[in-house]
Amino acid sequence: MSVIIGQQEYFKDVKRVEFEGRDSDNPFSYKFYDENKMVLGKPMKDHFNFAVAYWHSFVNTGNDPFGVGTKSFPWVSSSDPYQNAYDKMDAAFEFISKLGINHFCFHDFDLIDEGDSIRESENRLNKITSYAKEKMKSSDIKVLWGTANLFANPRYMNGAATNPNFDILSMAGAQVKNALDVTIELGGKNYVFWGGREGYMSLLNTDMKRELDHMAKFLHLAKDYARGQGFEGWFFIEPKPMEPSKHQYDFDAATVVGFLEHYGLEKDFKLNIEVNHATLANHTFQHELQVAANANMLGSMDANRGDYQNGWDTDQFPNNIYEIVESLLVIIRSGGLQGGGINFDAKTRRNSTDLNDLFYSHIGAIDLFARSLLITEKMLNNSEYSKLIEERYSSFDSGKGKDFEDGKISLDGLHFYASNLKEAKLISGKQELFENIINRYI
Ligand code: XUL
Ligand code: CO
Repeated sequence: MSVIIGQQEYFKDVKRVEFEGRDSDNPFSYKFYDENKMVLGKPMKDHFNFAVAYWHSFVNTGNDPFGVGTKSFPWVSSSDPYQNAYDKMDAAFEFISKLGINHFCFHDFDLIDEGDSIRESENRLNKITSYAKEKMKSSDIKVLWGTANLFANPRYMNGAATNPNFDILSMAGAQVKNALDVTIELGGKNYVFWGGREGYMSLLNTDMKRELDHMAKFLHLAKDYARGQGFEGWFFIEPKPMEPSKHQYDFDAATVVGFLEHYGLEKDFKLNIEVNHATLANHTFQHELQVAANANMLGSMDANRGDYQNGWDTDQFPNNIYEIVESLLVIIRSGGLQGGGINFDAKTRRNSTDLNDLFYSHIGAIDLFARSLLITEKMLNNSEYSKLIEERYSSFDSGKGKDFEDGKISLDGLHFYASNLKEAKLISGKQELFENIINRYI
């Protein structure tokens, strides 16, 4: 893929990031990500569909509750929202093409600042959508997913689809319609709903059942509209247990699977699992992936990591080989991500203020996934890993165990069988042996 430079070149220190192998000391090279290398039956890049998150990399300048932003992005230099949006998009396409990956994800008002009215916002979105279409024509860069920001505007302080005020719900609907239109116009592969402020702070003032019914109705309307416009991609729900609401309705994967099935949304919706959201819910990332996979709803992932000491969403770039190998094992053993990919919903730290930090962070994360995939391949192809798991369950492969799985044994049958056992043999779970297999291939 060629590098796409707009009106000006923003990342002058970097050309195209190429695979140079692990002995290279060039920080702007991949040590493990060799996009066309065949791994487990397909080119590496097709396992991942890597995406850059527009909001973290090109919009947020690092503000936190204690201070303003620290990053002076050269593409935010004009007082004209249109010019800023074009410059930002030039920077995004330059960055993504230099990384040599193929996707981005966006919220509506990451692309261009929100206007003072729905009409004005629509005009703005139309213009930036045309601009994006032009840029996409001459590149291999695609939209992995689009979404609407239904949480930043003060009107959404009590939620969007779950707001107790219908006027606000209708404005959220208008915004989702427009965000769907942009996503469809740009050939977006999927559309995401992260709950934003869909949740509550106090049950005292909340009719939870009514709010959940509203949320389901709202999602049905969005899905019906998009299908009517010919959208064939998946809708994803992104679970998160807390922040910004004390209690978010899309708490974790199991909650969302139950919600989708309860409200008849399970045919069109899958899950977008985020690492830091999983750990905030007191789960591991791999657990959340597995829950989604069990329901045939493993759609996509937001890759990042949390922090051992902090109880909030730090959205750091991923760097944990063990966590990612275990996650890839889940993904590959369950047949891959359905429709989605790996979106780096991660931000460089507030004191990482060089433009090059955007490259270091993404290169490191891409290499982490590539390296973890190579380890996963070896574990599955060369090691005793799969056999060890199969052996753990082998008592269900024949005899009465198989009868149980086939529904051919009653509770009385279990009683009869057990009565003839003196005691069941203790069989080790061998956790440490399993863990050693990962180390062996790093
Ligand atoms: C918030 C979060 C969002 C969603 C998109 O924690 O992860 O960025 O991914 O709205
Ligand atoms: Co996310």
